[in-house]
Amino acid sequence: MAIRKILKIGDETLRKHARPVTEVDRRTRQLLDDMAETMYAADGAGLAAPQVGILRRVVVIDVGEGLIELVNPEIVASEGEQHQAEGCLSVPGKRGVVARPAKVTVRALNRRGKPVEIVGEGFLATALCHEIDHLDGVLYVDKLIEELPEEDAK
Ligand code: GNR
Ligand code: NI
Repeated sequence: MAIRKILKIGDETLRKHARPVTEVDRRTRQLLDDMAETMYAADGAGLAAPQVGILRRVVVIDVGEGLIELVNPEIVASEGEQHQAEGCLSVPGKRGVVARPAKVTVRALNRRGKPVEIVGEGFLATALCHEIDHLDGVLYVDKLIEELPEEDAK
């Protein structure tokens, strides 16, 4: 495993569309391992591959309920709305409120290439949306409804 460097806002890679993984192989699993290690080292709640310079559709999330690894995640259903304070490891020292669905259903592949479906509510729904946005070059600051005074930007 290895900790990878997290790109910061201003790096054009963060603004690009990430391509689907065509085969979940050892390299994908290595990437997932490195992303989890990098996320935990940075004390983040999630990380998307473009943040470590890899334009593939891979994300990891841990909102305190254990590690979630998703390859080619897609939101297939969403409902409701919530306003949560967000931060981003690629936008240090800032936080702000974004409107997101209250509940999302996401389909993806796991590290063995098996289809999985996860349903997230509350902060997990926010984290899923935040990470999937990264795969499309979107940062939460593009969607701010209110900027908050900086502190604890996580
Ligand atoms: O660490 C993170 N915290 C966070 C807080 C609210 C909403 C989303 C997040 S994700 C963020 C880590 C990150 O930048 N993931 O892309
Ligand atoms: Ni982020």
